[in-house]
Amino acid sequence: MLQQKTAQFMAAVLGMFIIATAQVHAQDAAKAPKLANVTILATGGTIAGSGASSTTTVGYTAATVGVQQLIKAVPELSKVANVNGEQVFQIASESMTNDHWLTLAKRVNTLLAQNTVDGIVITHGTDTLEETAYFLNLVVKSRKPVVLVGAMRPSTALSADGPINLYNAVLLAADPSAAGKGVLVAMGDQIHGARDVSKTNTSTPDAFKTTELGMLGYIQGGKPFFYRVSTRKHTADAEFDVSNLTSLPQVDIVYGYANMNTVALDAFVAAGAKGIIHAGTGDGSVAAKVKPGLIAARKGGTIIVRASRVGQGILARNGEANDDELDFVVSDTLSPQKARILLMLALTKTNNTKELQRMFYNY
Ligand code: DAS
Repeated sequence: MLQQKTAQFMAAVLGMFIIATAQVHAQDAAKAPKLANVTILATGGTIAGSGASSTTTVGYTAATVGVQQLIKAVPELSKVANVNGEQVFQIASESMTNDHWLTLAKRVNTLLAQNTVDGIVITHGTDTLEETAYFLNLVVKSRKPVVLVGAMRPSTALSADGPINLYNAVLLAADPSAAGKGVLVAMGDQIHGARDVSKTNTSTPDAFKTTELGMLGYIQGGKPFFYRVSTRKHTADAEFDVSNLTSLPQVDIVYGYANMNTVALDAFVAAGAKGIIHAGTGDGSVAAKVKPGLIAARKGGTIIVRASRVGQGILARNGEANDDELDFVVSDTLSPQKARILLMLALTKTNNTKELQRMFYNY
C-alpha cells in the first residue's frame, strides 16, 4: 500500500516537472528572436567550385556543387536565418548573359513580393559578380536586402573563403539594417555597394574593393556595421522595369589603347548595336583615327557613351570631346562594363540623349 502511494507521489512530481520544463521551453521560444526567412539563389561560380586537391586555388572547375550542398556545408546558417535554396542556374559567371540576368531579376522580384521572404542571397561567380549586382541594383523592385556573394577559392581548397562569405551574406540579408541600401556585395568580411564595387585582382581573396568611393561597412562577430550609403538611386526608387522584357538592347564596348582603329567599332555597329561604350584612355579620350567612326555611328542612330579604361574618377562632359556638339553621353564614374548595363536599361525607356545623360547622373 505504502509503495503504491509512493509510486503515485513520484509520478505526480515527475509530471509536474515535465509540465514546468515544457512551460520554460515555451517561454524561451517565445522570447527567442524570430529568424528572418532568407532564400539563397545559386548561379554557380567558384563558391560552387571544386579542385583536384586542397591546394588547388587556380585551375579548378567552377559551378559543380549544388545549392543544397552549399547550405549543408555551413550548418551555422540555421542560427542566423531560416534558409531555403534554389538552383537558378549553374554556370561560371564569365558566361553570364542578358537572358540569365532577366531570369534572375524576375525570380528575385517574384520572391521579394512574398511576405514570407525577408531577404535574398545570390551565390555567383566572381568574374561578373559586380555586373549582376549592378544590374539588379537597377531592376529589383523592393527595399528588402539582396546580397551577392562569391568565393576566390573553390570549396575544396585549404582556407576556402566560400563558407564564411556565405555565412556573412546570409546574416547580412537577414539583418534589418541592410534594407533600403541597394543591392549589396558581401566578400571578405566587407560590405560593398553594387554601383561602385569591382573585382580588382585575378585570384587573391581580397579581390573585391570599392577603391576611391569607399565600401559601405564591415561584418564582424556575426553582425553587419554600416558606415556609409550610396547617394545614387537604386532598387525601389529606380525607373527601370524588366517584368515584361524578354531581351535587352545590344550594347557593346570598344577598348581604347595606343594605335587603336575602328575595326571593332564598325563591326559592332554593323551587327546592330544600339549603343557603344567607348572605354577611352585617360578622361575618356578619343583617338583622332577613331573619332570619325564614333561620329558616323552617332549619325546612324547608335548612342555613344564616353567612358574610361582608367577605373576611377569622373568622366568630364565636354572635356576630351565636345559632347554637346557630337551628341555623346558621358559615363560619370561608372566603369565601362557598368555603363553598358545602365545604357541597356536606359534604352528600354528612351534614346533621347539628354534623358540618357540624366540617368547617368542619377544612377
Ligand atoms: N570563373 C569564375 C566565375 O565563375 C570563377 C569564380 O571566381 O567565381 O566567375
